[in-house]
Amino acid sequence: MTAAAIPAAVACRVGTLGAGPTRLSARGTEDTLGLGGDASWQVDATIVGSCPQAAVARDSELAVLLVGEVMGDGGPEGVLRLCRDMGRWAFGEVTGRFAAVVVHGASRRVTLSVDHAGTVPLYVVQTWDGDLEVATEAKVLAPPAGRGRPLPGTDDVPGLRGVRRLRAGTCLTLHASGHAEASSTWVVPAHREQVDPDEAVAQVRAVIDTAVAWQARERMVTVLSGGIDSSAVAATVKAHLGSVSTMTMGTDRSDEFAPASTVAEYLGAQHTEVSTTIDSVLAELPSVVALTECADPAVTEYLLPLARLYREVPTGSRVITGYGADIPLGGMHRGKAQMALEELIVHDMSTFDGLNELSPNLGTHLGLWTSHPYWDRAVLNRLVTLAAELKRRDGKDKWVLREAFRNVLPAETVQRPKLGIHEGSGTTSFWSEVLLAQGVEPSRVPAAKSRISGAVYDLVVVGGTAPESVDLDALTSSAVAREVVGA
Ligand code: IOT
Ligand code: MG
Repeated sequence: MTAAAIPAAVACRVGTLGAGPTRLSARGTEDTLGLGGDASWQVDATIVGSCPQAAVARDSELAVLLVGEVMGDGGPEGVLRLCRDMGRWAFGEVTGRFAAVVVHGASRRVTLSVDHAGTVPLYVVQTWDGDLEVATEAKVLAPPAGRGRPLPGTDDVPGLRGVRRLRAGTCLTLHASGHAEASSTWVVPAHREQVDPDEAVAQVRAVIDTAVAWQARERMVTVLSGGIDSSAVAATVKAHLGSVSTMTMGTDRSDEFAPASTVAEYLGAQHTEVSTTIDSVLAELPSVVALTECADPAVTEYLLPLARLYREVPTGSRVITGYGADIPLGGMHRGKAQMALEELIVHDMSTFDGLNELSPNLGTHLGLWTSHPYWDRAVLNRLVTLAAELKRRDGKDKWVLREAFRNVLPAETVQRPKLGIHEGSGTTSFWSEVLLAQGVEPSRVPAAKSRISGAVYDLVVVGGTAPESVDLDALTSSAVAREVVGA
């Protein structure tokens, strides 16, 4: 290519591929939306598969492709207006659950952005010739080794050299000249505030209320464990919609049906219990890794039962969860001292990016849109910055959250100790037993899980194998064999 660093095409691919093709031609399908540019600078976007929340807005100069939802009125049109007024600084004012691609036809630049927490992942490859490809899944960009240039504001994608993931809360502008500049739209707050406890409780209730309110609408299903996080969400949905639908999953090994039905009855919810086998939960592993594009075994364990449950949620629903509350509140760390709690929260808040645990892909391949109000920007800001003594108080974890919902939930729900979904469904213990039964030493079980998740990742993300073609038993046996001999 002669005109070095002038992008010849921007191919945006959004949506979840599900069982469909894992690689796509560079541009020009029936679904292609011409986003802008001219003959020498062609910009296309393709919405692939079922992505319920992708839309385009444009005027004579700009085109915005928005995947997901933004708070406030306007949707993609609102983002377009802001971009017109503020250029790349617009995204500091946009909050929601989204990834966006903005094409400035006349000035030949493309801006990419994701929300504060990167909840809708966005991947990018730019060749040394300037060709640019953007996608909401890394696997569709799988490059020949070394093809992509480094870009600011992005991180490597393990196993896919040249493919870059936009960091959470980042806005990246790529100019036709080859210049690339990144800026932050959000950073994890480092300060803490001493707030009067009653005031903190009221503020937490208010921010959660607002976060649920802008997402609450018809066909909303709250996935409910009967713990404080999802019960508080269910109560808030009920307050806004006047009714609430809840779904709880359990397996032949373990369930949380009793605590969930306590909440459902109290709220007068339309409640569904989903009973399934633990084998079918573990069988989700290739699919979960393919959808999150993350090989972290702990995150995978949390998401396996949710992914299994999502298969039972009616297509077209909006799923709302209590996922993520434990991260800013330190809820996963039972019984730790105050200092350690703060340290653990700082650690968890500095390591979430790239785990993709809130990725919409888990729902979109089934025609569902998911939302996670605890990771709404305002909620997260409020929760993170509260002093640890309000998060763990009077011997209770997540004290401020429990207090905030004390008057709208049963007392036993407000007091119920934390039980993770991976525990309540029996997922962690079952997967461990499968490995122990094959001879893995107890101390090596986490390493074996890691090895298996990594091998699945190599197949379904790096190799592009369809998740349903993965033979998990065979892969487990070979990972175990290596683990047992310490290879
Ligand atoms: P957990 O908090 O138990 O569950 C997350 C959400 O999944 C719940 O709020 C609820 O909406 C849904 N859920 C859980 N169990 C069920 C069930 N049986 N039926 C239906 N829905 C259910 C792990 C965890 O403990 O999940 N997630 C933590 C920690 C994440 C750690 N990540 C990190 N450090 N980066 C969390 O904060 O949610
Ligand atoms: Mg929870």
